[in-house]
Amino acid sequence: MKWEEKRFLVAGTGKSGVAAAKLLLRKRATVFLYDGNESLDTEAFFQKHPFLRDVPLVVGELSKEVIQNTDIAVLSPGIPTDLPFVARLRAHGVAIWGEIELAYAVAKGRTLAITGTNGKTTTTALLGEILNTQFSDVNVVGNIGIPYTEIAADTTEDTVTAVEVSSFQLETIHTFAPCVSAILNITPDHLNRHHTMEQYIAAKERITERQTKENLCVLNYDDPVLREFGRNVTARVAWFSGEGEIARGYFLKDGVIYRQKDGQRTEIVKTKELNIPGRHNYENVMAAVAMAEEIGVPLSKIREALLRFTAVEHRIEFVAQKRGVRFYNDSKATNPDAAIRGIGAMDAPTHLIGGGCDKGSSYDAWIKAFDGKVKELILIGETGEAIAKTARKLGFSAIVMADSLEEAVWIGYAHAAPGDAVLLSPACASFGMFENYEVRGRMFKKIVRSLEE
Ligand code: UMA
Repeated sequence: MKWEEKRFLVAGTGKSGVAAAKLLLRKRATVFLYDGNESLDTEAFFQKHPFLRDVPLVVGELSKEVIQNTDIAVLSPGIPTDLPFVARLRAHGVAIWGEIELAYAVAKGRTLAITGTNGKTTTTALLGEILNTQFSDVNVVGNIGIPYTEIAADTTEDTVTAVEVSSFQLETIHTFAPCVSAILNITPDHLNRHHTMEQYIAAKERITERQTKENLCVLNYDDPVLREFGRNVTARVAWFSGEGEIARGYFLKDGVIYRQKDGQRTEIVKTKELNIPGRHNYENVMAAVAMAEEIGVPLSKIREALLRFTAVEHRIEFVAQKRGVRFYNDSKATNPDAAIRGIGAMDAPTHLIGGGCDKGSSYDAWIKAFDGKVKELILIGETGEAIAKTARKLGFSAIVMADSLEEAVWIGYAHAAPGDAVLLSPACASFGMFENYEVRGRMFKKIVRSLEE
């Protein structure tokens, strides 16, 4: 592509928009920025991004003139593709790209891409850790928080890039063809954006759209949607299963992850050797291993990374073991859905610390997911009373109220027997008590580490 001859409209001035515009400037293309937020402080924006100071920034309504002067629009992932301004662009023959498509058009080297409803950040981070044992130029980007466009221009033929791709990002790809892809699972999510489950599934499945027989697609054998989908993908398929033995692929059985290939079974790792708990994490491990093996990382190096890898910070992150009690930080669980996954990952009687700021959530499903695993619920914050009420209504009464996070940890530790777990998985945001969930998680870790053995 002759970049310098093309006129781009970059929509969205968040992380993705900024990185996309910078990349386009480096390619000497003509760039316009656009943001639908009429009250955007443009002065503050340019102060923060001086590199973009000569780029025209349009906010609010998009004029006909700008549309007529655009060849390609690059949408940030948070922008729904069915907005009226996108329809107007399309009607004028403007190509609609996503930020991932733009990055891919520029990037060199090998791209491995991961999507799925849950677990994609952990899997991408783990894959990055594994790739780093074998390759010297590895990037870990995408929905994980670093836009793919931020690094695309610095890649070479030797670069290996692991990209976490959301369904939003997959809506606007065209030529994106990862040499290895993975779809971890598909359960209802983001339906306000995709409208129907069918459209959400279709967006996720697009990750394989441009893959060829030379490429690999890693799929979850236990997911009925994906099992069916696997029959129709052009790429070769590698299966993984957390439910038990499968004839060909990766599976979990009796606490061991195996690879079965050509009738031969190889042990990859024992789950007790890993620092990330829960079946869903073992599934993430299997997906990452399948992807890494495909591009030639030897098992010995994969194992090295697996044994070292600790959870993404604040996501069911193992903190410490004291007197036989294991402490986990799941501060990132700022809503009941995420907190359900936190409990799901525990394999010991659990003293659960929950509560925080009120976002008007319903806690019923969360409490129903306690499933005999939660020994006691220790509540903090303004939602404490409401959660306690819901819990009692559902027949769960082992509840203790605490005045602070510190007190909650002390209570959990005092009541826990060796072999128990203490889990911070609040199901609520942190506002009011902490600046954000990261501050809350770090505070939790500090308190835990200061506990006497
Ligand atoms: N905007 C509009 N019109 C709209 C919507 C947004 O103009 O209709 C503008 C906003 O005013 C703002 C900008 O778009 O200026 C924000 O763009 P964005 O929402 O795409 O956010 P970015 O900062 O670019 O971050 C995005 C991803 N955000 C979303 O998908 C919502 C980040 O994922 C990602 O880490 C980042 O790109 C880097 O690739 C976040 C996320 O919540 C973590 N992802 C969802 C998830 O994981 O569930 C999919």
